Amino acid sequence: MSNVVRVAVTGAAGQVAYTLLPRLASGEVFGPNTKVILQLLEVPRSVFPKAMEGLEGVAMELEDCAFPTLQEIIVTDDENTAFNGVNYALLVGAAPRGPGMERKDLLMKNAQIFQKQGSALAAKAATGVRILVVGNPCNTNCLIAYRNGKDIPQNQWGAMTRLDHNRAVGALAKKAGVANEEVTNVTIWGNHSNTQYPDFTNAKIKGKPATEVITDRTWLETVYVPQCQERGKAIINKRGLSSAFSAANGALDHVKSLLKPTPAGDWTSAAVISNGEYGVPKGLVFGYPVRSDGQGNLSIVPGLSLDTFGKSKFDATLKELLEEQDAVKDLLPS
Ligand code: NAX
Repeated sequence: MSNVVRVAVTGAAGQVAYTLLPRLASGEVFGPNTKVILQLLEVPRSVFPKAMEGLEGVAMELEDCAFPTLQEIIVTDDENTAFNGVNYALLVGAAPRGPGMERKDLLMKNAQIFQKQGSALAAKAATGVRILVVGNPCNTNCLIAYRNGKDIPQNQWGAMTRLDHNRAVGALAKKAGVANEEVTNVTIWGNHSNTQYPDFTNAKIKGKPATEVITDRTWLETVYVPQCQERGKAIINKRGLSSAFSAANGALDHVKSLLKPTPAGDWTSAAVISNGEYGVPKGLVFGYPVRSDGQGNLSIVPGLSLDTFGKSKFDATLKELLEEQDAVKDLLPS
């Protein structure tokens, strides 16, 4: 065993991290010949005593798994320690919406967290670090972290739309009565929020346009799209808690995609920093169809077209992201 990979996970005492961490440690993502060092960040005891307490319990459970691939667990409330030398940073922790909190307050509260984490990543992470922001509002949190951590090249940052992508694939497969793997070329455009556009018009089922397999356009527009957009809320309504293992699974799928080339002819979804593709203003963190070269680099799939319905959804999610950007503009260094 010669390879060692350092992985930071923030919000490490939370429910997403609880299913993310054992899978990261187990060899599932980095393989049986790579040792994993987990660098786990939580809020200080002075802010919320139960968080570090909980994280220590999680670390004990990780020890008790005796994974051959887990080399070390670092538990900390300090960003600089958590991000020191890391090859991957999964930013899961975020401030939740408190009672009576306006959207703008939530954006600002998180902006402060991600401002600090962006700077710490730029100062401490390994040169080729790959960063995935999961904590919500993840697109704008990623924007803040990137703008405050600009020493890290822009193609090394991303925010998670992979859970939305997997939800969108699963719903088409269920409707068409096919296996999940027979659904390809799905895209989540825009924000990880209920304005996202799960694009069925470019999707394929068994290699054919999804709209030729599922011919009920009314269902696609009025049931499928809102169902994908509101899936997170539907799960909270049923479970009383937000998506956890499916979210962890999405984050792991994102990292696995970085490590493996995307199959020919297909793509996946991730929110990445725009260079103006599809008319999105440069610098915005926008959900796109992406392909991976298997070396940690995602590139945006060019040349897809959207019909009138798709364009209106695309414009709505773009508008929301521009509003989010505007709400935090004072914390965005040029
Ligand atoms: P939890 O509330 O269970 O855990 C969050 C943890 O983050 C807490 O333990 C908290 O103490 C910690 N935390 C807060 N601020 C921190 C900071 N500055 N540094 C380090 N840790 C910090 O939430 P959980 O269900 O685990 O969800 C985590 C985040 O993922 C939330 O923001 C949630 O909204 C977001 N999600 C994003 C998804 C996506 O697709 N992008 C889907 C799932 C999930 O809802």
